[in-house]
Amino acid sequence: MVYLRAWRGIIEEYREYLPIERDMPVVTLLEGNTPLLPAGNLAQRLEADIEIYLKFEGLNPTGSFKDRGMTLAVSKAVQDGAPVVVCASTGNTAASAAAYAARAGLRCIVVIPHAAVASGKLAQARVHGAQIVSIRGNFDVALAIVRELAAETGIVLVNSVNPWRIEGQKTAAFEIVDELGDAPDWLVIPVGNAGNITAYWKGFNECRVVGMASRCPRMAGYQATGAAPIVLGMIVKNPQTLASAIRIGNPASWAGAKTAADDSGGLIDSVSDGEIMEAYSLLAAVEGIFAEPSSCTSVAGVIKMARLGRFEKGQRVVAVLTGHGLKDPEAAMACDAYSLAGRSPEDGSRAVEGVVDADVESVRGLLGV
Ligand code: AN7
Repeated sequence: MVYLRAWRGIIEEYREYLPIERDMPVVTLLEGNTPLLPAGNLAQRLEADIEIYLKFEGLNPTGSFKDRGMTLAVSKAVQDGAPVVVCASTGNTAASAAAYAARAGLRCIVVIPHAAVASGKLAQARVHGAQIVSIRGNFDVALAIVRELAAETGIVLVNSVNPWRIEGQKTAAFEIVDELGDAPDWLVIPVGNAGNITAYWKGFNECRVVGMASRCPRMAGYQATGAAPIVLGMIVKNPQTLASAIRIGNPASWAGAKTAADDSGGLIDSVSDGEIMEAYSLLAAVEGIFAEPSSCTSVAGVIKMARLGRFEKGQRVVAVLTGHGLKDPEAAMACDAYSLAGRSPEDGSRAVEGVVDADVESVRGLLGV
């Protein structure tokens, strides 16, 4: 196969910055190279004199940032001759592991909290033929279980406690620096198990060391209020949030998140489910971007920081949108159609949706045209 100027996936594109051997077999879906979208309408809405960019990781092959880490974790599993990969997941890790394992011809086992994973993610794990075990317990318990399963030889754990996941995910920071020419002033990111903030911080530091960037950004990590162990400074036994991807009460990379925030002069804070869904609708309405609720925690964070006056004039702010909105159609369908359309039923006769008889007059009647 010969392509001219085609993106080769994060391993080939950033090979010199990854501690891998030449002969490692590369399992890739050509992940990475995701858009860094300017969000001028959002900045205008916030009346903030800042440049906002959205790193839309939902446009990775399986619809989330997990693919950057999974290409490396699964490639390493193949190199090591392991026949099985396993993960605990709130959904996206499972979807990504299942896809890369399918491509590599490995058996994939995913352990998930029962009835707590968005339907799109579950569909992905199923379609790629993973073995799916739903436990009567939350993500934190699932992670403890798979850690034990992976003590068995031949079973590789592909959660972000696997250092190859972090190595792969740091490449998102490289892409941001490549496109902006330097690090932004702020990097705002959702925090669940805290692997991703840890990875970005590693990536930015490496950019600075090799001279690709003159500095590191301040790192702002956002948890959901009902699942905010790092903000509270203690494990949350029964985490609750409608942002199901980040319903995590005892993050594995807790220390990594603390280091990123502390060493960068940043912060770890939380936003409520209401604020997350407000950001979700606003992004969809004014920027044309459909990102899953957990992703929008970063945008809710930007909105909160703007309101608190934490940004200085002209600063560059990158918010990471970690997963695609199509992952979680129930979240969209649960939103009120009028508020999504930015109107209320009292605004006039125009309906936003409805079921009518199959003739033009009925359709006209509903639309008011
Ligand atoms: C959309 O899939 O933990 O702080 O098991 O799916 O690196 O954990 C997902 C996490 C943010 C949090 N946004 O990232 C899993 C899982 C989305 C996510 C996070 C997740 P980390």
